[in-house]
Amino acid sequence: MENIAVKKTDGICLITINRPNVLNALNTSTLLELQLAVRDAADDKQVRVLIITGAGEKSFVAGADIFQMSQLSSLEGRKMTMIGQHVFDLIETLEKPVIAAINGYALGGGCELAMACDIRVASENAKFGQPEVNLGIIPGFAGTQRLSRLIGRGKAKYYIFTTDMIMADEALSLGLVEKVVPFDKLMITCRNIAKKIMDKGPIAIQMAKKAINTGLDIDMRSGMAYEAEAYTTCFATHDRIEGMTAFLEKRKAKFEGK
Ligand code: CO8
Repeated sequence: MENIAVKKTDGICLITINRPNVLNALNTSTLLELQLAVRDAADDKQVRVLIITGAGEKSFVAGADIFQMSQLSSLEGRKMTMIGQHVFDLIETLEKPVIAAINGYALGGGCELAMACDIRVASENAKFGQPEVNLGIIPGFAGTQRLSRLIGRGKAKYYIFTTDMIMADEALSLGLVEKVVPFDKLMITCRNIAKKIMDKGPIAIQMAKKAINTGLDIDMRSGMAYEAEAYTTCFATHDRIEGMTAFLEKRKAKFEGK
């Protein structure tokens, strides 16, 4: 792949958007490579957690590639939107947890990519924003939907209408990120979170992700019904027996994902 670097170690698949000359802006081929990398990690039984980051010290992803967008017809623009939405949806619905390691600018499509991940960790220099209206467009990789769900309708409108950048500490207080750490601690923090998750039963993590995501799109009672089904799936696993037995035997559980 030209624009994406993939490194797999100790159950973690690190995916790096690698176009530092354009602050890791997403053109169509980068989106398609990202899709391939995510699908490959999904199929690889050794991979338990994905981390997505950007190359360099300045930018996670500074948005969709404005040069490419400037050349597109409206039909081609629509196609690019659909590709981005599809790839980010793949990340959001992946049966494995995905952590965004946000190492700088996360603007437009970059903020949208981060929001599609399950957990967001930002370095202190990270800056977020949805500056699309400056270009005469609106967020097109589901930013209007995910930002309002994450930080609320009024704040989403404020940041999308004004294009004000959101500094890392403000992103933390808005609930746009879960943690802010010094730049040089970003990767180790994300890896430590991944390791914590890998200690748990993979089916339980998968079911928890599905129940939370599904529940947010439906009403409370339907969400509770979905949770009961997901809970029952966990209850039928060997991991459940192992987890409970380990607790009673005062030892660490050894989950096998079955
Ligand atoms: N696309 C293409 N190139 C970019 C992008 C981008 N999004 N961002 C930065 N670059 C390039 C610059 O053109 C520059 O290239 P060059 O060195 O050849 O001039 C290089 O990266 C470095 O950037 P700057 O010199 O501008 O660096 P600064 O430190 O001065 O500024 C900023 C950094 C503030 C991040 C600035 O680069 C910037 O404002 N970038 C654009 C941010 C933006 O508007 N992002 C939103 C894009 S729209 C979007 O994401 C829509 C998503 C839905 C798309 C639907 C599909 C149709």
